[in-house]
Amino acid sequence: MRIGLVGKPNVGKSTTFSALTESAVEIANYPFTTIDPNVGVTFLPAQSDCPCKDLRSKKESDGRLDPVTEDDPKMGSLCEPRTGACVGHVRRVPVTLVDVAGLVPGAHDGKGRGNQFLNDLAQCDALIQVVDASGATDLEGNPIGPGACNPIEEHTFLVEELAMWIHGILDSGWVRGVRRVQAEGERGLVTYIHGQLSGIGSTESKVMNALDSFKRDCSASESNPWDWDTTTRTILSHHLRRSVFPLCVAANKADEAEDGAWDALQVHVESEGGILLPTSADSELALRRAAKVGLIDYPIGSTDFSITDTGELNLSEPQKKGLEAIRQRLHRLGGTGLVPLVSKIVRERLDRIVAYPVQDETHWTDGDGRILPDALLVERGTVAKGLAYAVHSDLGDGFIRAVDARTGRVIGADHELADNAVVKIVAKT
Ligand SMILES: Nc1nc2c(ncn2[C@@H]2O[C@H](COP(=O)(O)OP(=O)(O)OP(=O)(O)O)[C@@H](O)[C@H]2O)c(=O)[nH]1
Ligand SMILES: [Mg+2]
Repeated sequence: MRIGLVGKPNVGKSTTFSALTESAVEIANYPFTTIDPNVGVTFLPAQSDCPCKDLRSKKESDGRLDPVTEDDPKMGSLCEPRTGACVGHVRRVPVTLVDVAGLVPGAHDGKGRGNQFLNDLAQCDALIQVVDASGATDLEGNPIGPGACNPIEEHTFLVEELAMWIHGILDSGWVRGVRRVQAEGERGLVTYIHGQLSGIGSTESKVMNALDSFKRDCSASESNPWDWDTTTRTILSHHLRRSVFPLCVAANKADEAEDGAWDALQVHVESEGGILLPTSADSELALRRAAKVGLIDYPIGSTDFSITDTGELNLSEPQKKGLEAIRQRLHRLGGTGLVPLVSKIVRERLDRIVAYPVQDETHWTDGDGRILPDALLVERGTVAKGLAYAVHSDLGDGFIRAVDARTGRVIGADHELADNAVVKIVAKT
């Protein structure tokens, strides 16, 4: 699971990245602070309780485990995640984030940093466009004060640049390429386009979806593909962009934006099936940093925080005032918006569920006795064999059968997994 952060320069992409991955990267109030991409992992709270909750109640009712005590730092969680954590049965599942350089109008013609760096976004399942909802930076990211730009303008040009990027990839050798596959008709066209775009993460089904909507939208699509002119191919590129890179929006710097600044963009984004939430990345960053050193208690994704005893002792008055100002922002905006946005994208836009592969179906452990070591985000509709491939291609290739560890029943390769499934895979080695 991989999500890319895109947008014009100086909007808060790296701040968003740094807050969510809790890693230090360069952040500054001028354009093109980021040049090389930053790649890191964020951990999202899973929607359903971790299966370790069921394991605990089973063990407790069998008399094999004492009830949880008040001072348990894991608040009852029994699992031992290889990555992430689980406290109070709230399991945190990993999502990779990619933060790239800013994109400016004309990037496909080489303006700014150009658009070659977009290749760093290849294989992303979705993109988040970070926009400056406060409107105080122009399209090149120069801070020139309120009214410099509006979020709709910022969104429209970015969508255009992404489509032009795809257009650029498709364009080389188009006529020769589509003529070569003409005997195979529609099927050949899908295979050809997928072949061109597989490097940036297309799949045949995504290409087919894009071609379907393109045909409904564009009458020129009825002519032979080698006769499609640049305008027609640009329209096709827009449909491919929508299908390969669904776009959602973080209306960032919402703390400095006027009420309603993102309303029109929200209507537009939602009409395209996307999600927009107002965010305040620098508030999230400040809170995560304070939480990391124990000054505040700020559970991931929550809409408020409290100052700890350490914080009461160590924070200066100005620092406390600063935190109070952030609290007011949180109340006004309903939180910083970052974790809810990524969670919503993963759950609603990408329709992912969480599956827990184990080696021992009785104890729900791996070979080393580690309880529920992995939590994988997989597409709803994933079958047992698909999960095997998600763990490792060898496990998929050698798949024999699986066991639903919750019921102990054997399940076949085509058995569709439910959210929160605990599954043992049996494979030839
Ligand atoms: N008020 C406010 N400022 C923010 C917010 N998020 C980021 N900033 C500020 O915006 C400026 C740019 O932040 P970056 O994270 O470097 O932006 P970027 O989009 O990565 O910029 P480039 O790498 O240059 O494309 C910095 O001064 C941040 O402190 C926010 O939510 N609110
Ligand atoms: Mg940056």
